Amino acid sequence: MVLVLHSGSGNKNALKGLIAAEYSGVQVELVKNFEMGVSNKTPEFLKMNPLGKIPVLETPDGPVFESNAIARYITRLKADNPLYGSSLIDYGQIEQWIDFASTEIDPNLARWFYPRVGFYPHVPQAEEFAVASLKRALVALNTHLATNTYLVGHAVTLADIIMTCNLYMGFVQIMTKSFTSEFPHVERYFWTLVNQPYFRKVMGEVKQVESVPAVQSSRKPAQHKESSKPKEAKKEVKKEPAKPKVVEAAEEEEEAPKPKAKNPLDLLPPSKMILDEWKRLYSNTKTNFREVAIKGFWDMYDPEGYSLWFCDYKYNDENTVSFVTMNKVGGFLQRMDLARKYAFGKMLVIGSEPPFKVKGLWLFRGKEVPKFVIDECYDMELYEWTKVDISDEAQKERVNAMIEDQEPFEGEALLDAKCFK
Ligand SMILES: N[C@@H](CCC(=O)N[C@@H](CS)C(=O)NCC(=O)O)C(=O)O
Repeated sequence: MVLVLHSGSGNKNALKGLIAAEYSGVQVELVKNFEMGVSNKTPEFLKMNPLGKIPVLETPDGPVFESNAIARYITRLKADNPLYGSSLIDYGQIEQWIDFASTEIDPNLARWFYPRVGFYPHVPQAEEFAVASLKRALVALNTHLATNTYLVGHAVTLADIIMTCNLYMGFVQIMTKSFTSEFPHVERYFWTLVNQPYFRKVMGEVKQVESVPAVQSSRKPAQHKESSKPKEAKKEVKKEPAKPKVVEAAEEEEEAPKPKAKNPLDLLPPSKMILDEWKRLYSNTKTNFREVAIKGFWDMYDPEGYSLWFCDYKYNDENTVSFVTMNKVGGFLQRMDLARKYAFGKMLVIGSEPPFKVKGLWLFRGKEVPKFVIDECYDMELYEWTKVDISDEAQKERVNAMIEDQEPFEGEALLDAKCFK
């Protein structure tokens, strides 16, 4: 059975149901040829939702409107759905965070964003109040996420889906990096969630807005942002996974596809070091690691074509919970996926009790940390980066110890060692 969801593609409220459907194995399709302002004002549509608002889900037993209700309905189609946790208290807290997202986050974002793009009159004091209320909510959320990977329990629940869809509107429309960096755990949470496979399949690649939209001088409301959302993300999934389209708030027209620019690292002079060969050697060496892999590494290493970097997490005192720390590093490595052709990395979580230290070693193509990595992977700025001086034997030995996951490392046990290859 395929349920039909009435909405344009990329509507943040429709995303909730679509993501819940992916997690629940329920088939939901967007209605064909939906036109905002036309399709949702027909007599047939108004019979389904008298307000003429989207989204609306058509079910064999009748329509459901209100996006949270739709997401709950879809979730309940699967018996004992883990999206609803596994106990009554899980359920209570999932509902708590759904309400929090819907009453503390979403409306304050809307009161900040919509007046700026001309949907409502812009009143500076009202904006100030909305931003202050939003920050108050984000402080609370940030505190909760300092010691929790997900909102409830140890896996994604419906609360995470609804919270992330509400935060999504903020991250792509109005909350710039300088705003969200006050809430590092919320940032980490958001980027971890939107990069989970089912989220990514529905949302496409998510990009944070670069500037707060200027207050529109015209009284004419800006085109509603069906266009500011990942258009056709759902459809695109079938052709090719995760092709993002997040467009600036006021931007209406699709740009013609530009030829894909070459990565500047592809234009560097050829290097004698073949990264894949090193990765293969690393993976295939099971014994005599020092003699084979480490020696092989230095035989291959080309300081003209590559550089080595130590990284040191700047906020180690936050690393008070082992699994949260390990997940944080896991999320970083997932986000580094974009650099797979140009990088190799080792990340160590160090210590036998909290706070844990996170330190790493990275090999990058080129003599600097690649700019596209700094621009695209927000974790980079959470670390201090120091170029390895390979003329210094002590630093070289530290590289070896990191590649090898040597234990103890700098006198301490390793809680975890992850490799990016
Ligand atoms: N609380 C509703 C909000 C629905 C809503 O505001 N939908 C907007 C699009 S995001 C809409 O359909 N607006 C058209 C209108 O107001 O006529 C939900 O979560 O579904």
